[in-house]
Amino acid sequence: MERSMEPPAVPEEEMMPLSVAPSPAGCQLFGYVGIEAVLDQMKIKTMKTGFEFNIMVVGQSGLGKSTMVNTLFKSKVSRKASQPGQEEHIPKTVQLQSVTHVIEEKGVKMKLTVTDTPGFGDQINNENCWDPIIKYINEQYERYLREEILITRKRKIPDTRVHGCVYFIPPTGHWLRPLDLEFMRRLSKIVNVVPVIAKADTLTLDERAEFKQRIQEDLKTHAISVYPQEDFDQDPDDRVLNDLIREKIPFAVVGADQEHQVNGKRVLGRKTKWGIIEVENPAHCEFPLLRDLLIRSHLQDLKDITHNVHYESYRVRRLNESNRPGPSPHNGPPGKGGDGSDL
Ligand SMILES: Nc1nc2c(ncn2[C@@H]2O[C@H](COP(=O)(O)OP(=O)(O)OP(=O)(O)O)[C@@H](O)[C@H]2O)c(=O)[nH]1
Ligand SMILES: [Mg+2]
Repeated sequence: MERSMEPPAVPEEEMMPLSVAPSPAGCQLFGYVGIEAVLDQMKIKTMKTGFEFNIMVVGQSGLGKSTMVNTLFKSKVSRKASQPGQEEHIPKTVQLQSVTHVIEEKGVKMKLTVTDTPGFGDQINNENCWDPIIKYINEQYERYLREEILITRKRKIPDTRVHGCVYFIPPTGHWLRPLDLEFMRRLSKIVNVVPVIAKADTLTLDERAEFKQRIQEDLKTHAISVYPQEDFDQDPDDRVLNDLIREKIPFAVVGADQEHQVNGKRVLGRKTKWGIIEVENPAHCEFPLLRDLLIRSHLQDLKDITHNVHYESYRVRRLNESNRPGPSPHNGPPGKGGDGSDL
């Protein structure tokens, strides 16, 4: 491309390093530009608009999903929500329900929504027990898509898409059950799946480690790609960090929503005859690792993969279907079961 402002040609030996090359006008064109100021601008923008982050908990009935939702909100994510001494019985979850908390830290606002789901596995026939969950996830993509394709779309589209789906594995100590394999296989195609070993306090440390290894093998054998997916590591640094996480997945977690006094400090934990299992103590369980992965270290990555990979493939499928001649399924998500497995 020809430019009228092009500087006169300079013999090579007279050329200066870029940072001090003079401009034709004599001022420093390539001096310190101060691009990093953009970081402050981005920070201010994020602080003003805040951001949304959505998690979902899925798994068989009675594995502690609702307890974990409370644990998450009562743990250090948001101490405000904690009410000492409050003893409440968590009823069996019968329908999908979302809890939202706005968390503010150093001026940054996060709207954290956790969607609790009814446990499956109670029926004699558990076929298609994933349908309501998959339908919900796809409905959120559909909502976003409808907003996005409007001619006058909002500057900031409300984001209810599920960024991370925590899948509870029963602490059997054996291998993964076919039901869990099939559920995770379907989920992993449309959402970031973070598997956890539920009620890990029922396993000894050796049992935990062995079970974890078996689950990792099982997932590999059945080509189920859980978060953080190897295919999406961005660079070697990312790979090193994510490899460390992949070694520890599924996290062996314990949930509790009651506080106890331990050495003069209030801690969230499960009181047993033998002592208190502290959920936030890394020596007792891996709940802190789960919380850190979701809310701290990988929050933006979970959001990016949701937007760039899962939502994108939904969008492409959906728009392709709409463009196809003949009746188009305008009223619902694509695919028979909605999980894309039949596409
Ligand atoms: N030992 C142990 N018990 C737990 C743990 N988390 C929850 N529980 C107990 O397990 C029972 C069921 O917990 P919920 O949180 O209601 O389980 P859920 O998965 O939400 O069950 P549904 O709503 O039926 O799907 C309660 O008595 C909890 O106190 C845990 O980490 N370890
Ligand atoms: Mg529940």
